[in-house]
Parts: sequence; C-alpha cells; structure tokens
Amino acid sequence: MDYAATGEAALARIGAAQELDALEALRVEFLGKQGSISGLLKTLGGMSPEERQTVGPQIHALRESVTAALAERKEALESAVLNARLAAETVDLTLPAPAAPRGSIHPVSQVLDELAEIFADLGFAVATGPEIEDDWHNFTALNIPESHPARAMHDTFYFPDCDTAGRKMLLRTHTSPVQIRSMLQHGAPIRIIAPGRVYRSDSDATHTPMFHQVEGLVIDKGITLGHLKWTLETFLKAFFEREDIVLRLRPSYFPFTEPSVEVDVGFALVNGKRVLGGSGDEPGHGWMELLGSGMVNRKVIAAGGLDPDEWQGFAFGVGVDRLAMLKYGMDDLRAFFDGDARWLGHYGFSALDVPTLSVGVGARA
Ligand code: 2NM
Repeated sequence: MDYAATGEAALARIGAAQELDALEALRVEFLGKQGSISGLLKTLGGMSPEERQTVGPQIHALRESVTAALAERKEALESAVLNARLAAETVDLTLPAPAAPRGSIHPVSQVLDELAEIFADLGFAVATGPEIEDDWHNFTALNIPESHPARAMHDTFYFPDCDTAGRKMLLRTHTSPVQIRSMLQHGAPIRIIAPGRVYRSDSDATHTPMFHQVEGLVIDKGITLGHLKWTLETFLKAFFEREDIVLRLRPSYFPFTEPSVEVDVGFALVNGKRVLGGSGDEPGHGWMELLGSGMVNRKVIAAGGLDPDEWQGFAFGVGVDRLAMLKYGMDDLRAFFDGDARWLGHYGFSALDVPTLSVGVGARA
C-alpha cells in the first residue's frame, strides 16, 4: 500500500474543503472510529514485528499529517467565517448623525421607572443607599451570621482593605442595607422600595456579577402576611397589566424574615412560551418562582433601632432584570449589559414613553 499517495490524496481533499461541515465530514472519514486511517492503524496488530517496524511509522506519519492539515484548514475556515461576519457587521461611524435623536431608554431603566410609579400609587417612597457597604449593614444587621454561606468569599466581592474605621467593606449583595439605614435614620412607620444595583460573584447564562434588585419594606403597627399578599398582588397586577395574576405563597427560609415565604405566580403555556396569568393549577398551567418575602425578623427590627414589640413589618425582594425579561420577552440576561446598540434598538424604549399606570406601556408604538 502506498501510504504517501493516500496522504497526498487526503491532504488535497482537506485543502479543497470550503465549509466547516464538509471538513468535519472528512475528519470522520479519515480519523473517526470507522475512519480509513483508523482502519490502517488497526492492521498494525496483525503484522509481523518486522513489517510493523517499517509500516508503523508510515501510518503514524500519515495520521499526523492528516490531523495537522485538518487543524490548519479548520483555523483558516473559522477565520474566514469571522472575517465575513466582521465585514458584514461593521458600523460606519463616519455616517452623518440621524435627523432625529435615536437614543433609547434601557429596559432596566424603564422597569425601574414603572416600579417607582406603581409603588408611589401605593404610598411607597423610593430609598437609595451606597453600593459600597460595610458588612454590618449588609449582613450582621440582617441576621446573617458569620458562618452563613452568603458571607463566603465565593458570593461576595470584598475590598482588600478595611476602611479608616476598621470596617470590612464590600459591594452590597442585596439592597437590604438601604432598609436598615432607613429604619435607623427615619424610624417608623416606613413604606419604601429600595431599587438598585447589587453584586454577587456569580456568572453564567442566568447570573451576571452585577444585577438589579428591588426590595420593599413596610413597618407599622399590626402588619400581617395578609398585607404582604395584597401588596404583592396589587403590584404584580399593575406591573404585568393583567387582572388575572394569581399568587401562591410557600413557606421558605431567609435569615432576615420570620416567617419567610416564597411567592410563585401562575402562568399558562402559550405556543411553548410562559405567559403570566391564571392559576398554575389549571391544566396547561404552572407556577413560577418570582419573589422572596416574609415578615421582618424581630432581630432585624431591633437592629434598625426599633422596638419589635411595638413595630412589625413585611419585606420582599425581586430581580428587576428578571421582571424586565418576563414583561418584555428577552431570553438572555447577559445581553442586558453588553452595551450593544442593536439590542437597545430592539428592546429599548423611547424617551417620550411615560411609564404611568394610566397610560401603561401597552400604548407605545
Ligand atoms: C428578600 C426576601 C425576603 C428583605 C428583608 C429586608 C429587611 F431589610 F427589611 F430586612 N429587606 N428585604 C427581603 C425579605 C428580601 O429578597 C429575596
């Protein structure tokens, strides 16, 4: 058998491959489990030691040259694909400015405005606080002890040095420290939402190291889980612009609330997509976990400088980016923070849209 000729024929076909798929087919034909070169390697076992000594190196050389040629051609085809894409996607920055401004409002900004609007109608003020926090406000005051997994370096971005007062500093992992500051500064009663950026050392298709959260806090006398359920129901009906939003409360655990409840919202499957509304128990429906909430733990009320025998409250937390995805139909969280003008062109909102309950976003063009 003429291994050199076999090799030349293989290299010629590899060099002529114009598509990655065709190249992959050649790899399988030569080097796959049932491939021709793999077959030649198997013949070595049946040879005499002398024959193997002369033929073995030739077959191995054949396999190596084919492997190298496949890799080289693959790289060339891949870079051709990339170059074609780069050429097709160029943005000509020298084009004149458009006659009318084309900037748009990011969906997260839009949803934050909608949330402020909806909760303002329920008597809630918007509270904000620092994104760089100390671990007392972010953890200790919220009844999250030293040993809690949320405190591990794994989830929290810590600063390498303490501040001048010797406090350990970090990027807030939730907006709850804002509520603690609010209790300490203003006392009770309280009705606030705390929207903003939060940070966790976590990154995959559904988690980004920075994301947005809105938390709510009500502190007053005689507050119960009933007030919590009504508030969340009223908020979600307004936000999703549907009267048929149905909630299911399940017992859960958070260090800062007792009791704690996980809130599921009923959805229907419409053309394979989840559309919120209706009871999750109907046929063709299901429940989606949406919010965490509960009655504020006595220890947290005390950490906020209030007497837990006098004041009670409820609190909740929900991802703003997640709310935006559910309402406006995006399916990839990472695209939110890529700064891609084409994505914004598609999902962004006009600066002239007013996110009020009465006008609603349903009225936009
Ligand atoms: C959640 C779930 C449950 C919460 C608690 C507080 C505070 F500061 F008042 F104690 N703020 N937010 C809370 C409670 C947040 O997020 C999933």
